[in-house]
Amino acid sequence: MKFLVLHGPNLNLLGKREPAIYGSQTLADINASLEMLSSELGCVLSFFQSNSEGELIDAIQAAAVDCHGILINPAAYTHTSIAIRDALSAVGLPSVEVHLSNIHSRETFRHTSMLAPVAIGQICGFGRDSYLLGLRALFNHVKNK
Ligand code: CA2
Repeated sequence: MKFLVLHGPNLNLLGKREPAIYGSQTLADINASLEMLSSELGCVLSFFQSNSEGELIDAIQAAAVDCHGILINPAAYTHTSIAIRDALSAVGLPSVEVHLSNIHSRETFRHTSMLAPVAIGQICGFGRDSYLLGLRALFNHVKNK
């Protein structure tokens, strides 16, 4: 089983800026934790981060070729991107939306997700664990299908 892990804009700054909100772990740390979990579960991951909406959409479309699901932190595109939502919907792969912070306890504009209605679920507020919980949920969903 193979899953695409997608990180949206500015997540390349993790651990380098605003640690009070997003913690001190870097994106490489999060990816390493996901790699460890994937070995335990027995699945393969590929990782992609982009600050560009179009590149994220291209990666979602490419995942249709050989992936069984998508774990995505769309970052700020969560709240704006109908294009990413359409791409997830079009490829038809199961996706789990994750966020480091609890988007529902932050500014009102973060309370809405364009993507959540086409994802199988959303996990937020647990820092790195949001990703790990999301991968477990995605893996179990695909395995039990
Ligand atoms: O909590 C999350 O994971 C978010 O997806 C993070 C996004 C934010 O726009 C969403 O509302 C919630 C922001 C990612 C920016 O990451 C940074 C990391 C370090 C320093 C500055 C930004």
